[in-house]
Amino acid sequence: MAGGYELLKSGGDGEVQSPKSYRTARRIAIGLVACLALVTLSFLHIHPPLSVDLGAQDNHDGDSVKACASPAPPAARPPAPINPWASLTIEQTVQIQKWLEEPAQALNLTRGAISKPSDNHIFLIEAYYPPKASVLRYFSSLSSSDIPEKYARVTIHHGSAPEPVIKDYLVGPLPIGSSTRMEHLTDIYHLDAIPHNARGFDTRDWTTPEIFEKMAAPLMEAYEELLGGTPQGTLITAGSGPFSFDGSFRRLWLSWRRSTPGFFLHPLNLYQYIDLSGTDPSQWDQLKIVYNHQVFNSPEAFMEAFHNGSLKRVPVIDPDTDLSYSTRKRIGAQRDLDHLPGPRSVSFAGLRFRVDHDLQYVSWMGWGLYLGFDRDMGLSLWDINFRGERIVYELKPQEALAQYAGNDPFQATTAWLDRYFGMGQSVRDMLPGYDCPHEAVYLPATTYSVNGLSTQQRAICIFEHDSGRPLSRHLGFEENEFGAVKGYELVIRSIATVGKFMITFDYIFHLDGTIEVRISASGYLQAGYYDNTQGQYGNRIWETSMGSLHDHVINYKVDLDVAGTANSLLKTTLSQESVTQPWFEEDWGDEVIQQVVTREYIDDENDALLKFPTNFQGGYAIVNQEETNKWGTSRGYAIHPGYSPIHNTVVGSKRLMKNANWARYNLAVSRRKETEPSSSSMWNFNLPGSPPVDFHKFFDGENITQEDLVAWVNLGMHHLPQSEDAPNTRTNTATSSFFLTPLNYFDHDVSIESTNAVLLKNPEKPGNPFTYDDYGVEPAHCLPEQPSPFEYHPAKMFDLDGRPAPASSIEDMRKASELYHRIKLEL
Ligand SMILES: [Cu+2]
Repeated sequence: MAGGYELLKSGGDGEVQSPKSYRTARRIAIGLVACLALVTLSFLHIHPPLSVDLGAQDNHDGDSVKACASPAPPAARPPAPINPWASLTIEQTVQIQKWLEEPAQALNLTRGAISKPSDNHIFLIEAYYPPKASVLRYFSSLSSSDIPEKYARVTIHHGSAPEPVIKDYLVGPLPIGSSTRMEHLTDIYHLDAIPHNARGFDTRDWTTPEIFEKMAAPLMEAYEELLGGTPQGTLITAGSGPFSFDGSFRRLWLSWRRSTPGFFLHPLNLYQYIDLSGTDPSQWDQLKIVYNHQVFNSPEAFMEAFHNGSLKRVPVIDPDTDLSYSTRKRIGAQRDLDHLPGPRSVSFAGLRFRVDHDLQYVSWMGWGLYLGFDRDMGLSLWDINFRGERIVYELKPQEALAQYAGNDPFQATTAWLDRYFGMGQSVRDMLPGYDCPHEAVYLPATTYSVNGLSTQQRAICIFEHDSGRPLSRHLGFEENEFGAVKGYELVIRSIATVGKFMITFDYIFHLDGTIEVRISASGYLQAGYYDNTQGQYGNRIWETSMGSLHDHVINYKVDLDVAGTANSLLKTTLSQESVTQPWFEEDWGDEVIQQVVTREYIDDENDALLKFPTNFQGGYAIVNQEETNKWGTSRGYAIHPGYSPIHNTVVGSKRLMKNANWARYNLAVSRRKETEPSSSSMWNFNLPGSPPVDFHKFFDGENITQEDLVAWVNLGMHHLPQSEDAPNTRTNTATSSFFLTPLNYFDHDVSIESTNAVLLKNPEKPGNPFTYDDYGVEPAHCLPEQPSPFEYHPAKMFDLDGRPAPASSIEDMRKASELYHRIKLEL
């Protein structure tokens, strides 16, 4: 129907519809909508399942309604037959593991699961991304001789070395063969070797018997009387971080909590500062105990005060106290009509996005991209093309900071960098129908840990949805003025839960060439112990619990390629001017105050550590000065702030001295280098004084005009928790986003290409309905498949020989998921 307009269905060729036939058509339309709604509601999953009313299968013409096409996505057509950023397969990983264990490599390795801190063991094996130049060469030739060589990154804890150390290696080329070599990977770090005291997160540290014997055993009597429980019973503890400043020590605060559902919201008032430095647990010790703001330098001194009556105590909560406020179990009266399932999105004409499950390639409405996934940060997007041009080479989260405040030793010293814990490793299957719509397509991800390999079948979900608002519209009366383009969006999502708090990573693709990068947070707070000295650090959320003030800042690497790789940083400023013009009227005076835009290119990298201007008067864009649109303007992509475009409030804290300098800005732009692949590393958390990646070192005065540039963009929120953060923070306000959006990149808005659009034409006679053109894309109608019953499975585990491992116990699943936010100390 393109190029013309279509009369309403019952109208004859070229005839204007009569009011009567219009009413009939309207009745049919309303009936159809009601029927669709009924069909939709009838097949939603409720208990017990509704029986299918076969009468609902008849449409108004009496014809039976056909079953909808399967919601499987059509096959994709990736630009190349490989994904250069694909994760290693289990077989490839096992092959590397075995090669590393060969005597020829002389690494003296102990298998991770049985190793001690004083052993050498492999911490991580995963794919190492190929150089950009080699990928672009291959993509332009598609010659198999240009396929980039595959390498693995291997992290080894050298616990048995005289000076224990952590090293990263490149192993390749892969597959393992006679040319495979192992080489110390140093050129991407600002440290030659990582101090062993800053080693990667390892749950086994918390099951070492010395922890119990040295830290807990001397205090048993006090736990029972002051906290109302024992470590073997109703108490658990949790560790803080960072552990170290420069790797010379490894110390952290333990905070005790009630072991109850939502234990994160049940802090007690006792803290122990413990020293876990070195590889010999017999040397570990506790350095301080703080109870109710009283400080003791040894367990003996604390226990003496406990016994001699000098300890100022806080009342113990009655053991029968109702603690259910911290559970997710529904409470309260059911709301009106809430016994009905809500609306469900159905692609009645079949899915409109393509997925290559094996290559992890996705395309939709002119967009095409590859997916990657790693242990540190999870999902990443690569080679994002739109309408045949690469827009972004790499879009990847880098680090997630959360810095707390309080007047207890735990909250005041907490500055998490969650990459340490492995945000990709913390991804678990999504809850179908809740985390993603019923018809979402899921992709798996596999990550390595010392305990084996773990595959999540639903690590990533992809779905198209109706945003519920038009992307553009206008009401007008000239020919071809009146109409709307539907606001469909493609969402690619993954959810990482690091211990207590979860982040939903969303990449939302729009029809106009915009990519929206959004995070949403939920989960439990890291609550503090509430007393009347805590007011300036948060809000009370329960009898003895408070939500502690903190900032979240999440950094992204955005390697935009705007009309090629030669790009510049454009700064736009909106300000005010006073001007006079000879033609200004005398009655208003000859001066006018108005807005004016100024544009400048930032040429020096050192000037590219950026904050958004006050009142967002201006902004930043990556443009190609040598490529213009039809109007002579340099083609660009703007980095447009969305929800909550914040940076870290705190500057100069010793716990974030140099390891997260990116968090000081809204964004920064540096010249792209293979030696600067990331703004952080998993070890940055515990090395704030001498981080392996010191972001400020990227900015060394280089010229950034018409170079390949990377924008490092922050999302986040100032989180002042309130009583409504219990039981869990809500994603509606705990959200942040930015947009990558065309800025004079095209000659016009390309979403006008969409045929999921309507164009109206004036009625020929007053009172007649408007006629319209829907470009032949009419609402589809069919009987959707019944949604699958809800089901949820634990991760599939494989041992380091690649064999399926026995199912994990709940306690093991908890350790892998809750990390040291819940340490169950047992003898
Ligand atoms: Cu928060």
